[in-house]
Amino acid sequence: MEKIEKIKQAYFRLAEEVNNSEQLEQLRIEFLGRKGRVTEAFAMIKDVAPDIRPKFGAGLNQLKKELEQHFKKLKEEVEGQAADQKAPDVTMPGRPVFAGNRHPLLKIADEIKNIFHSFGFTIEDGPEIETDYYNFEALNIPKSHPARAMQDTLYISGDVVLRTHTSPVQIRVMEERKPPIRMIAPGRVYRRDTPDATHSPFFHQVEGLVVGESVTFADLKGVIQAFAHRMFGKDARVRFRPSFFPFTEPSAEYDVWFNGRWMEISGAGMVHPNVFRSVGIDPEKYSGYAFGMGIDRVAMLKYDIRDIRLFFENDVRFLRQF
Ligand code: FA5
Repeated sequence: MEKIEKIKQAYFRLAEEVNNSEQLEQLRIEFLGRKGRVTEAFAMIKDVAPDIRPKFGAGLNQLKKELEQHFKKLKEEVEGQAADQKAPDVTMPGRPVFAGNRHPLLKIADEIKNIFHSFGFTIEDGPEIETDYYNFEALNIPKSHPARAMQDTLYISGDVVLRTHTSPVQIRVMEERKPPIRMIAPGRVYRRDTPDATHSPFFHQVEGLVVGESVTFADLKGVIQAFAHRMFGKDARVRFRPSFFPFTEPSAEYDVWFNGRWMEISGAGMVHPNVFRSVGIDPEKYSGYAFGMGIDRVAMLKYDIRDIRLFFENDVRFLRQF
């Protein structure tokens, strides 16, 4: 029994001094390990006189239990301390947090607005859910006209559509205001287009409309050229190609050259007399030009982005580059 008491005292003496995990492990090996002092004492049972053997055995079991319980607690304490030591050092300088920034398309839309605002254009707004009348009819695209097939439309119900372009805002503004008009209308538009590198089923356009008494195609070219220089710098070039839109005559498309490549940016033309008639503006007295520019395309060209879908996937690795 003295032996048992000695082991116990030795254990607690050493346990007092434990304050890290190595010392803890040493304590375990010395007393509770496979060759530890408690295990050794169990091996002694067979050498003990038979009459005190049961008492010795019971004492040893008791000792083992007591030491194991104590060891378990001690271990929790030591590990708790280690965790405390790993707690953050509040005196260290903080890591910068990425707070987010404006989406590249919104940045480009802002730039476009600023440029045209400085040219004296007003900035207008129109609904994304439109009626067939504003999206097509008033723009000289009657119901059965083949030009409807140019823009694959998402219908909400018979006469209600997700606008396929920003051109309906032209009609809404001309219905309310008499010339002179000089406006842009940026916003989102929708088409049943299959997504690819340069097409998305929803994208952004900025409509432009200028109506006055002697507005010419030369004015259109001059404004677009000036816009391209402001947006892309003096090296940017603009080329107009003949095209067709029911609401302009003559019609064109224009491309901008920047960073070593041409990109189709926009449709444009002189406002068709039928469009003026539908809003009660006299086509004999007034003339005007209009354009509908793809904002996403402008952003792709400016930032040299080769796939339009990157704008809409919301991958922060892409978005934080702007
Ligand atoms: C129109 O939408 C006409 N409303 C433009 C217009 C306005 C002509 C005023 C005359 C007067 P278009 O379908 O070509 O035209 O589209 C104009 C521009 O939108 C294109 O040049 C292109 O830059 C962009 N665009 C068209 N479809 C997509 C698409 N699926 N994804 C991304 N951009 C597109």
